[in-house]
Amino acid sequence: MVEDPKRKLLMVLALLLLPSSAQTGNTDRLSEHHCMDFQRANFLRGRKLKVQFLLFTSSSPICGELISADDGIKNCSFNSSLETKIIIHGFRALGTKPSWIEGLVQAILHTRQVNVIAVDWVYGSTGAYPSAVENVTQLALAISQFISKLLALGVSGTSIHIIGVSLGAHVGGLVGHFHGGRLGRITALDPAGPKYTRASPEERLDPGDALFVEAIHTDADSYNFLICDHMRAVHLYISALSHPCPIVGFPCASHQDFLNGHCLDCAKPFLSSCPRIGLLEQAGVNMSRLPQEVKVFFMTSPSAPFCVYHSLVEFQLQKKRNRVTSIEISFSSNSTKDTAKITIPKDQETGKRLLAHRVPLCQINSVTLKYIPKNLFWSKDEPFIVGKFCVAPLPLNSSRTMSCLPWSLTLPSKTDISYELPTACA
Ligand SMILES: *[C@@H]1O[C@H](CO)[C@@H](O)[C@H](O)[C@H]1NC(C)=O
Ligand SMILES: *[C@@H]1O[C@H](CO)[C@@H](O)[C@H](O)[C@H]1NC(C)=O
Ligand SMILES: *[C@@H]1O[C@H](CO)[C@@H](O)[C@H](O)[C@H]1NC(C)=O
Ligand SMILES: *[C@@H]1O[C@H](CO)[C@@H](O)[C@H](O)[C@H]1NC(C)=O
Ligand SMILES: *[C@@H]1O[C@H](CO)[C@@H](O)[C@H](O)[C@H]1NC(C)=O
Ligand SMILES: CC(=O)N[C@H]1CO[C@H](CO)[C@@H](O)[C@@H]1O
Repeated sequence: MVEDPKRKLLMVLALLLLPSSAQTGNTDRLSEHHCMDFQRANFLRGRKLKVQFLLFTSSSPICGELISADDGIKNCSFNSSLETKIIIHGFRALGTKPSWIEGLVQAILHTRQVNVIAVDWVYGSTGAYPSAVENVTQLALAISQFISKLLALGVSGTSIHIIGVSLGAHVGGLVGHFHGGRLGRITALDPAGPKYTRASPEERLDPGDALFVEAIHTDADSYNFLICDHMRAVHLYISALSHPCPIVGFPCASHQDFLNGHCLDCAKPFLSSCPRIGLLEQAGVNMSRLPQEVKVFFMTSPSAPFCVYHSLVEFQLQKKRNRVTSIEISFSSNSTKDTAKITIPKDQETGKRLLAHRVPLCQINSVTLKYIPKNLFWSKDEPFIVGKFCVAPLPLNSSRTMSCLPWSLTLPSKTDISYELPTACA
């Protein structure tokens, strides 16, 4: 594989997902006859790889244009001076068109004028998962040949951006690999796990597959295809393209460290420019030479637009206790209430945690604290605790300080105590 060390990054994003109601599907259906839609396969007859390339443009955002041969590319509305986004879906158990395709195509076309090409491989992607995997190399070759035709028309490799979903993310990785890692960008939306967690870099998506590679994981723990957190990455991405509120990640070694407030800014390694989900160049990371691979984390809200504000909340006990202390913290605004739990370890003074809230900190009217005593079989916990509460919005670096409630708080056990939280909007 040709290595270009200059601009490479594999961003691995993980999310804390709160329980949510089911996703609503896309309702628009292609109805006009001259528009090409995805094929329909089912697992009894979908044993062939019939790849179709459907072009969508701002002048024709709903109606797909089938591009077949070389002449087809020249004689269609493909504009070679614009960027090209190539969308690759994954395993389709029932051989149906992915319900999110239209939403993703339209979200992209709303942000900018580009060529959007949806790769329809429902025939090869159906049936049993292992047989879909067997078709991946051939599919990647077909897409690579298609891209080579685009390059021959004068399209620049850096203007090509592959967006691969699940198994489609690894197809994107292979395509990028076939092009020597010189295509512009690959976005992997919850790259598939089965058969890939132990695959070699040549077989799966890796940081060398494009000049910029980003992966958004929403299902880091389990790879059951029938649960909603897997497809959440797609809905999150569509939402990030359609809503102005930023979904910003923070570099951190682990999800636990992130939740426990150990990673509060993007100074290292991103020179204080936090990466953001969406179409900004290099995910908005403002540095000339990106590190090879960085994991970043963020929290989400249970429903679209998913973006949250992160704040560090901290409670400092007046005196250490010989058992664990738990305090529930809630932020209330006119319309929201968001909660987190601070745990202060035994024999320590301070506990901290990240709290994800749906409105900016300056719109939070009050903070509610509730001390939850740990009553053990042989000894009752203290009836109240005394300490100090502080909060600061992320990113929080050494030059910013936390705001604290200006007195020692007495928290009786199992009782909600609310305080005004006076933080002005900038
Ligand atoms: C190009 O498109 C025009 C109009 O859609 C059509 O009449 C013509 O046959 C096409 N040419 C080729 C080579 O496909
Ligand atoms: C292609 O896109 C460029 C840049 O937006 C535009 O100036 C040009 O008119 C487009 N060409 C066609 C044939 O639409
Ligand atoms: C990126 O950083 C450079 C210097 O580090 C600065 O001059 C420039 O304004 C920044 N650009 C953005 C978009 O933040
Ligand atoms: C919250 O409600 C109060 C009282 O109705 C109102 O004055 C204030 O502007 C509201 N704040 C926000 C952020 O909507
Ligand atoms: C600290 O954070 C602020 C706001 O995010 C930023 O403007 C500033 O450059 C940061 N300072 C350092 C030393 O990183
Ligand atoms: C074109 C191609 O290789 N299609 C294969 C896709 O996978 C199924 C199941 O393994 C095969 O039957 C097809 O031949």
